[in-house]
Amino acid sequence: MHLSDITFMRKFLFLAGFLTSFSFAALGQTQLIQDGDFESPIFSPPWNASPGVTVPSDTGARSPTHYLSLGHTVGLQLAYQTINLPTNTIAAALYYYYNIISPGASAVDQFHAVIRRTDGSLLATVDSRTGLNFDQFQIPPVYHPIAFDLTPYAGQAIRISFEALDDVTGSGTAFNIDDVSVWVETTADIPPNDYFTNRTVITNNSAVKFGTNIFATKEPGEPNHAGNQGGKSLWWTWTAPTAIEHRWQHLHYAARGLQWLFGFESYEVGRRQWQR
Ligand SMILES: [Ca+2]
Ligand SMILES: [Ca+2]
Repeated sequence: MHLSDITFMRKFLFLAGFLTSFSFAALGQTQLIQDGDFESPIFSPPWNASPGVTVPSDTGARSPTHYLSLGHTVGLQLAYQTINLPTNTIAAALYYYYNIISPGASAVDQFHAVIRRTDGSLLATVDSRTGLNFDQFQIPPVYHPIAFDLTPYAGQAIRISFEALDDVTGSGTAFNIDDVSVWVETTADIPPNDYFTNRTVITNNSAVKFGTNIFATKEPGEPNHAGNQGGKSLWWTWTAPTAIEHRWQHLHYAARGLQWLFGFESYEVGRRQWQR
């Protein structure tokens, strides 16, 4: 962008932000689950499993070759991993994929993904299925994604537990799980230039700056930008050292469905001016 048409403004504030609300799909700083793809090692720790739980290596995996398989035989089978969510957690989310093979489409064969305290008591049910929710057998198998908000459990040690209960009258339903992950963001991940008063200073004629605004905020009293509400602004400030033409380029990576808003605002001329 040419700035020659606004060279009367010596000082600029740079602002960039996503326009839409936060998406968990964009979440990602710290991974808390170990061996979430069940490739190796498998049990005790990080996973704790009851007898009969298997980790096959065949075409039933989502990726790359192994997966967790519950059910098959009559009785309760479970596998869980204990994680500690930091006290300064801003947001945390559980993700996993499931696939169900039920020869008899048995409604009596049950599966639950649950969150438990370390003493085994129930905190929340993430998802419940039966053999009626079976998938057609095919290669590669059909896996379904599940996402669950773990933010309310900040500061706690919790179990991520997958539990199957195949009934004696069922048909040996297999509940398969793969690619389990827990992503957490903490206060340490908040961009330092989230607030206007903490904007990052850019010096000289040339500079390259990087930043992520996944957990940036719109601060109290922050106006709309170019008529748009915005929501996740970051701030830089730069004073043109010379009265020559300057150029600004920006690259961004955004999750699908998000819009990007970028522009300049001058505060030296006593009024806001916006360009996209
Ligand atoms: Ca796997
Ligand atoms: Ca902000």
